[in-house]
Parts: sequence; C-alpha cells; structure tokens
Amino acid sequence: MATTFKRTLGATLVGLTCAAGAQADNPIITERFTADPAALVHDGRVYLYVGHDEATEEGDFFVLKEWNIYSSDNLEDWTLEGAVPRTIFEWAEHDSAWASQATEHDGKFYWYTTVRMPEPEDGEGMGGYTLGVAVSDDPVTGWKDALGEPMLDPNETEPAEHMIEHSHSWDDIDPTVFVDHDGQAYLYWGNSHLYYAKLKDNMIEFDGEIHRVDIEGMPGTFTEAPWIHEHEGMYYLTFAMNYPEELAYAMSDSPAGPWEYKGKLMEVIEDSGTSHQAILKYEGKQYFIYHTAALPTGGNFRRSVSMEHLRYNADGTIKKLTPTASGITHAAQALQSFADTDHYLRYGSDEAVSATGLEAEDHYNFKWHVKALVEQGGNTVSFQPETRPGYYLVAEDGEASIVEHDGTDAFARNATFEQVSGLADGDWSSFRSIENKDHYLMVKDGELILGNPDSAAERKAATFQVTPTE
Ligand code: FUB
Repeated sequence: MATTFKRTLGATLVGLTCAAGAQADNPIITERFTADPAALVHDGRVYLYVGHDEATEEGDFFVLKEWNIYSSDNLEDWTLEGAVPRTIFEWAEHDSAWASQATEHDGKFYWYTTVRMPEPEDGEGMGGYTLGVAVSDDPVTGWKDALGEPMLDPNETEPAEHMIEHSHSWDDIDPTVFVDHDGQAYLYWGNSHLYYAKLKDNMIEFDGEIHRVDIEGMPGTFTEAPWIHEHEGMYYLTFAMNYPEELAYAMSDSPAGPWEYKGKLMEVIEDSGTSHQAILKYEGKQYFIYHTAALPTGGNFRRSVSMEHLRYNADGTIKKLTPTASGITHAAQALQSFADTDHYLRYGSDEAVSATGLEAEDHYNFKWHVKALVEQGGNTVSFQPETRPGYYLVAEDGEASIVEHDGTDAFARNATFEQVSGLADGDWSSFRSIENKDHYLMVKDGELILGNPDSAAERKAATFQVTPTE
C-alpha cells in the first residue's frame, strides 16, 4: 500500500497535514471520513472527488467544508492530491460542500457541485441548496467558480411539499453530468424531485427548460444521488430511493428518458441513512463506488468511500451489489470447522456466530475478510464479516461475538487473534486471543465460543481451516 500526498492547490489549498491513507479493501480511504464519490478518468489515471465529512461523533448534521480529490492508476493505491474549499463559491455559505461530479470536455474540466446559498433578505421565496459550477484546465488544481453565481435560483424549481414549511429548500442538490456521443451534455440533479436540463456548449449554462423527471414503475420514492452512465447503447440512471436509502436504477434508450425502473442495486447501508454511488469505467472493467459508515466511529455524518465490481446480466440489467469488507482486490475467506468439515462459521445481523452447513442460497454470511488489526509476531488475524464492514469478531469478557469497531486500541486488540498450528491437525489452524492466550475460538453446540480445550474433542472443536471463497 502506498500513501502519498502529491500536489498543492495554490489559492485553493487548505490545511492537509496528514498523509493520505488508502487501502485496497473497503473503505478505500481510511485516514479521514469521505462521502458522495464521483470519479473521472484522465490520461490513464482515475480522479476521485469526495466530500470530506468533518462532523464530530456527536454531530447531528453534515459538516462538509471542502471536497477532497484523490487519484490512482491501479485502484489500490490512492493519493490525496488536494482539497478544494467550499469557499471557492463566494456567494455560498455554510459547510455545504455536498455531492458533486466533474467531467472533461473539449480540453477543460467542469465540476458541478452542491452548495448552500443564503435565504433572500426580502423574505421572498426560498434560499437553500443549489448548484455551483467550477472550471479548470486540470482535474486537481486551479478550480474557479465559472459563473460567479449559482447555476439556478432554488425558486426556479418547485420543491417537494415537505420542504415548503422550511425557509430553505434542498431539492436542487446532487448534480450528475453526462456528455452523450453527439457532444450534447445533460445535467441531472435533485432531492425528492428529480430534474434534468441540457447544457449549452459552454457547459456552464442551461440550454432550454428544466424538466421534472418521473421514473416509471418505481416502487418507492426518489430521494437523491442521481448518476447517469451509458453501457452498450443503453442509458442508466442510478439513484438513492426511500430513506434510509436503498440504491436503485432505471434504464432508457435516451439520456433524456423516459426512464423505466429496473430494480434495487444495494440495500440500506448498515449505520448510514445515506449512500451515494458513482459508476467508473476503467481499463475495461466497471466499478461501483459508494459510501458506508464502515470506518470506526462512522455514522450518518461520518461516512467512508468503498468500491465494488459492477457487473451486468446478459440482458443489460445490472447485478445487485452487496457492500463488502474485502472490496475489489481481496478474496473473502471461509472458516471451515475441523470437527464437522461440512460446517462453516457464519454471522447474522446480531452478535452471534454459528457453525452450520452451507445452503444453496448462501451467498455471503459464511464469508469473512481476514486481516490483522494488530500486527504481532507476523501471525495475527482479525475477522470482519464480509457484508458488515466495520464490525469484527471480538474476544471479550469470555465470549466471542460480532461488535462494531469503536476506534479504540483496546477494541483492536480484542479483535485480534494469534493464528497457531491446529490443535487437532497441524495442517489446519487454531486461533487464540492475543489478550488471553488461554482463550481459543471453538465451536460448541453449533455456536462459536471462547474456551481452553483440554480434551481431544475440544481440540477438534478449536481447529479450523481458512479457505478462499472465490
Ligand atoms: O453529503 C451531503 C448529502 O448527503 C449529499 O448531497 C447526498 O447525496 C447525501 O449523501
């Protein structure tokens, strides 16, 4: 894993003092909380634009003072290139560097952002969230407000009813830009209401009217986070639906719609009311980038960006995704029991771990992301349930259970085991707590417990095999 901090941003540089922390498994950025990813590819390099979540653990709303830009040429090593403060939009206010997307067009870069503007002083109409657009000759440096004013007045669109009782609206957020093969650019955006408009050739002004979009057959409510992409001649609109948010998608044969609902892409994210997806095409493969609450002490306002492979069915529909701890570069592992080799360790949505046979419909809950939280003597491991990133198997108070990482060193130690030669068979493994070497993981009556094996049967029960699942 390489971590570097490369470029500075002249006038837009803000205080970045820590090295960029990034890793290939999920979350892909670990040194800070990041949200609302958007990616573009330029000169063979991926540029990832994210909001920097700075809310405290007790915080009850988003605090986003700046956007951060990372880059990578292998999707494994991410370099923090710099940060652009919300204040490049001088007419905006608050810590409102919400979701954004940048694109390259005719040799220039255009970055469509969400920011908040003041409420009108005369009390006429609403202020609130709106769209800003910045322009630059470079994907990282030199971003300047292209218009010196918002792309639209929030009063030009009619907010959803639940916003009308407020002094500000937030229906004009989350822009996504799409440039079609004929060079026509489209901007989609919205919260509760979904809008789109064509862009003029100058990429910074609307060309014609703003349309309100309906998604035909949608079984829920459009929430936010639209993203448009194209694949083999079909157009895809992915978005967040309902609240807490599920990620879903619709398809069309035109970037202007009509859009037909096609299904859910991801269920509600554990511990986060929002997610927000981007689709990346890079070196012949496609990726789904989104945010979760998986970093220790994460939550609704302390999110972290993750990545999965995006795959299609033969009919062009998208295969449903599951948030994983292993991400795009690691293989998840299964933990097979020596005492009954048909049995594997499995987690659920609570604290318990059981050992049972696999069912035909099993996809995930026997998979673990195996990586040490505490490196000690070269043979330590920690176990994260593959689809509960941020949760770990811990040995504490004499019990083995699944618990959310609280960010403390004590937690990390409790979630770390020494991997030793199998007590019943040296070709297999046994695992004992690094905090209490008498406490081994073992299976009793189909449940995972901690114990100190002293019979042949107990030594078998404390013996496992770690095997790749794919
Ligand atoms: O990050 C602030 C807001 O939360 C974004 O604009 C929405 O998409 C949601 O992720």
